[in-house]
Amino acid sequence: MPNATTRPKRTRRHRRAQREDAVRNELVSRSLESAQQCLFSQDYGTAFVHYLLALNLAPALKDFANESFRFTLFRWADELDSLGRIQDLFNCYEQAMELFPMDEVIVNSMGEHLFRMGFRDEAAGHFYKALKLRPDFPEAKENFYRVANWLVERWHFLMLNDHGRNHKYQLAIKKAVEEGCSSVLDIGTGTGILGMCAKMAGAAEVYACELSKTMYELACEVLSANGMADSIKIVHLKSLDMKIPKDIPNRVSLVVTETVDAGLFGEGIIETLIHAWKHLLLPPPSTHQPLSSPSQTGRVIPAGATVFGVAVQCREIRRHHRLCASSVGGLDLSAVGQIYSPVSCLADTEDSTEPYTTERLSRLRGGYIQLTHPFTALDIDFNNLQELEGLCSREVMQLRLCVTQEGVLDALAVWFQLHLDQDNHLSTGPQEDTCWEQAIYPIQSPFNTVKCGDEILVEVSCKDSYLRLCCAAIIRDGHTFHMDNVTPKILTASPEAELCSALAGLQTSQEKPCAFMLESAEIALLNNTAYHNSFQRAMSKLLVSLKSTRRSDTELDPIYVLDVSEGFSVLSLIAAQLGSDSSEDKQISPGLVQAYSSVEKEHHQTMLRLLAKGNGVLESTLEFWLSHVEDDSAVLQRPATEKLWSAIILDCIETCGLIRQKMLEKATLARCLLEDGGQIFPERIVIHGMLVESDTLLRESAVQGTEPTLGFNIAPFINQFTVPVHVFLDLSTLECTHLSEAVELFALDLMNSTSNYTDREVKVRVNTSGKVTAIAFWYQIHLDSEQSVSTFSEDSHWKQAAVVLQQPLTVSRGEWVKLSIQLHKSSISITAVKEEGLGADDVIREAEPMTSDS
Ligand code: 44T
Repeated sequence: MPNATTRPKRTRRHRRAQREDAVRNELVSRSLESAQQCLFSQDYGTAFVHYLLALNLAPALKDFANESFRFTLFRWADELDSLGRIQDLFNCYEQAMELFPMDEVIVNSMGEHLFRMGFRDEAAGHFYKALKLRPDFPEAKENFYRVANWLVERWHFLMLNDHGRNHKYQLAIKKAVEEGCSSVLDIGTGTGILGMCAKMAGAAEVYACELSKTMYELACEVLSANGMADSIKIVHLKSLDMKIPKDIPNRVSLVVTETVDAGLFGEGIIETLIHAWKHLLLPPPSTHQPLSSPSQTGRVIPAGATVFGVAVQCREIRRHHRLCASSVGGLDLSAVGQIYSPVSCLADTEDSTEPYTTERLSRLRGGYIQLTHPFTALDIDFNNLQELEGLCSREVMQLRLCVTQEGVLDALAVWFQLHLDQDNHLSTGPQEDTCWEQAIYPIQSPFNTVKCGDEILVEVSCKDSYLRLCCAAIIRDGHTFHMDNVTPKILTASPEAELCSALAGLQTSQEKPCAFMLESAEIALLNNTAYHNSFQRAMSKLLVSLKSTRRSDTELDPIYVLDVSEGFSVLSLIAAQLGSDSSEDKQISPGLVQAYSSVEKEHHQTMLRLLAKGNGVLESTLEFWLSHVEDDSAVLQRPATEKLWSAIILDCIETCGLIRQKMLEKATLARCLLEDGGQIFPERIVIHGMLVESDTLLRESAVQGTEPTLGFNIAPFINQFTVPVHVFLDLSTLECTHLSEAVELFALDLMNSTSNYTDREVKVRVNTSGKVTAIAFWYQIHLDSEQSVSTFSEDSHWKQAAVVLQQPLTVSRGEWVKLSIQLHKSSISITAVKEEGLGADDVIREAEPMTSDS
């Protein structure tokens, strides 16, 4: 029998609990009600607070209120974003994620905010997490694929797949350890492979450091999977921040590192090694006691390097770094003066810019021609601290190269040999079968043709941890022609741009013109005459047709053209010029066109103004506008709202070969804002594709088993960062076999949404037996029904892309492959299956083979 005295107590407690419940329920329901009211009146901030309160008090309601909560959060976050209240925005997301830790939509959305604010690593981490929560979540997938490169750069795959390189490092490490180097530090360990080699070779103590958080975490997973988590100590630090005894107990006898880039020093190896010799390594063997024990002295793998170079002619490099076209789309480009790419060794460019770009010479479209014999630019001993320290204070070294082949001096190309030890060397040369690219130092001087017998004066120096090569002069018949004697003021962004725009107003023909800096992709765009000329023809046709259909009362109204291209674009100016006095097209009357450009950067605007002036286009007919507005819908609104746009120019394809994000949304918006008879440029985009077999693509996309990685289990970990779509490809030089003709995969009609499809099946006939590893794709951009350009043409500034299949598909000639293509927003995914025994009543549409020019 229960104790009678306890009863009333329990009842009191029970009643109190009941009362509390009632109060809580009341509070919850009132909060939910208020939240809804606030939502209704679009007071998202207050609605958010009410939801937070309600759901924290009544977690059971989370499922029920999830949708409205998300909606409120996203609206409120947008508002905070536009108010610049970034800290508040992130606080809201933190609270939301505490409440809904498994909500992939919230996690993904937080990633999008982070990304927009430039926190790319953090953003990528959120997309990755969202995808882990729901692997088939399309938004997170698209976002993750776009940023995976920031987390794990693609060259990690190449390096790990390069068995030759891994094996040579393994041999050198083994030898050093066997000779007595018993404590090892792997600087920039990546996935941990060199550290594991040291451990396997028998080193007593192995340490590793890695500055990238993702790579550090990956290395931890790899070490565990290979049973070395306890025997290799890894720290998430830059080596320069490592301290003894905090991070490693004592100085080590061997440092192994491959912190080198295509230009050798760009990853900071000089600074890294100077620091290592001073703080982390045992002293080197002294010259007095050369036989001192290797366990008591320090050494570095690689022991040193030799840098080589060669002068080259290469059209592909030229068109990315120098203005080659004198006019495009009817515009005379001479008015802008000189244009420079940011990759430059010029004396007065900012020191922070990289002095080189990187390319695989063997994969450059159109090839390249050597104008000199290869030369040795530098020799460096990584085991000599004095030499390392002296490198940057060394005087500029001058070399004279004999020209052996007449041509255009477009670049100096550089590669190196890494001397791991006395017996093992790695070369990054253009002829080698390696994963390495070469460093390219473009020559931007306008004086650049060389003849046999000329000498090129090259200056080699090392500054700000970059190896710098510069063509100082050409020596011909005893005369020296200096290359940098007229370096104009190069304009990149404000405030100089303001100065120049003032200057532009005053400029007379005697004044020295300004020089402008454009990204290399923008220079290539400007050099793409076919594209601009096609646009000019299509635009001209539209103007003529609009003019002829206008009623007499609107005849004198201008035709409004809007260019919403991202980055630099002269298309609006081409339109404005068609309607100006200077237009050669006499069917179009002067003042007919009022063009709007959404070019944002000041130096871009200055360039357009100069071009307008130089081409007789009235300044008032080209306006820059709404550059500060982020929201797409606002960008597309016409200033005079009662009028509609006659033409809207969309820049649909990114240089990398992908459809621009939000392109379809922009087209939808553009259609709403277009006048009758108006046009969107381009009006249609057709995606073309081809079955290819390419080991190179496979090696760039995922680590292929354990054989290349010396038997270590690395692939499953790093391959989590594999992305199916490869970008920035040059299909004309990619090592691959074409297994089919090019076929039409997909068409996007920007003028008419109803004919777009987001899922499609296409049947492709195999014409060469092999293994389908990827579907390469590119675009035919139809400006109108007559004018089109291909992103796979010789002058294209766009690169191509490819979807790498998860499993290669072995096919024989004559067989059919069924491709399922999906376009989600702007991201494309493709799967392929073999089409066995195709029946007569099969409904699959057969793809039309295309003509060779597409
Ligand atoms: N890529 C070459 C450059 N690190 C290799 O975080 C060749 C590019 C390349 N960690 C195509 C082909 C190729 N302390 O994970 C990185 C980096 C890390 C450090 C700690 C330091 N002082 C550093 C410095 C760098 O080291 C790892 C390797 S850097 C190698 C760069 C395949 N495109």
